[in-house]
Amino acid sequence: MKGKVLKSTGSWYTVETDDGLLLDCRLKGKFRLSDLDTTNPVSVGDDVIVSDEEDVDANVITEVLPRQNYIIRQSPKQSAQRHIIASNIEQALLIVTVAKPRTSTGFIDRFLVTAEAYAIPTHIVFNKQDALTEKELKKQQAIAKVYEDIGYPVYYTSVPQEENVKTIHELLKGKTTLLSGHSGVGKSTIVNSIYPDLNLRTKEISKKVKKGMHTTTFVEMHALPDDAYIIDTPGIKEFGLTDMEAAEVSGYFPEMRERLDNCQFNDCLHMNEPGCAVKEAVQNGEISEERYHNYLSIVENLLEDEKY
Ligand SMILES: Nc1nc2c(ncn2[C@@H]2O[C@H](COP(=O)(O)OP(=O)(O)OP(=O)(O)O)[C@@H](O)[C@H]2O)c(=O)[nH]1
Ligand SMILES: [Mg+2]
Ligand SMILES: [Zn+2]
Repeated sequence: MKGKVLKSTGSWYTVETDDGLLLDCRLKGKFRLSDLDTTNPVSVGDDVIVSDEEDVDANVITEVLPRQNYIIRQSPKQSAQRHIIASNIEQALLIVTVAKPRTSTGFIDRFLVTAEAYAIPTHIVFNKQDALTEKELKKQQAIAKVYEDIGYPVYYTSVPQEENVKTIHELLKGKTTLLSGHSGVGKSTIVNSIYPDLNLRTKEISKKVKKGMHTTTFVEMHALPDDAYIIDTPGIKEFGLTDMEAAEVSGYFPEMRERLDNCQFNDCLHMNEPGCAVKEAVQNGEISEERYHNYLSIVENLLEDEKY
């Protein structure tokens, strides 16, 4: 039987079969770990083969079909090991809010770099339009323009005012979508308003810290009407940029990628090298200074890691 892993607790997996059955499965005893050094051999989103012959109580996952892609991050505790967050993602919806809570462009750019590295097209959704002051709206406009100019689709939503919620619904139909963004930006609220039966847990924002409490505790894929699958990730602080080398990063900034051929050195890191087309474009105002600054911060972090 073929199916898709919707949920994993580490020892049990919930698999939706192609016939629409939900099965609780275990892993085959001597399940062959892939070459990847990961803490989890099977992840949410995996297409798997399930067998029910050997055991009457439990269905067993015997095989993971090749992954189209996967998102991975460093396990916080064992830093050498990595954890596959989800696989077979067709698109990402990055939900951001300029206030309550504030999403930094540093966070956005790290997410986008990771998504580019995995070739996952990303839509950026600016939520909580109803809750923003004039000043915050202006700030949002400036931020959104940067991303629109380099080709990312941008949307403005408000759940209480039902602004553009239908547009987001259209985006989700028939696709497997990774929903990401800081805790409290409204990921669960948006999905709940589109698919009320799903009842993802939401929580009131704590008045003291003005930040959403962390209410989603594990990664789970929701099989929704109209063939939509959604992975509502916890408010991941930062995606790990595992496996990325400093020299690759500019290839994941679309506005830099198109200029790389014009740098004097083909291993240019666009830091202090002469004849750098990227730096020139920053100076001309063709590349956002803030994006460039975030680029440098990502590269400097990676160079720091490469020393060890
Ligand atoms: N004013 C306003 N509040 C919203 C909007 N969307 C969500 N909220 C509120 O923001 C708070 C957090 O929303 P959640 O949906 O729980 O946030 P989340 O992104 O799922 O957070 P985690 O599950 O912790 O990652 C809740 O109190 C929502 O009611 C919106 O468009 N406008
Ligand atoms: Mg949530
Ligand atoms: Zn350069």
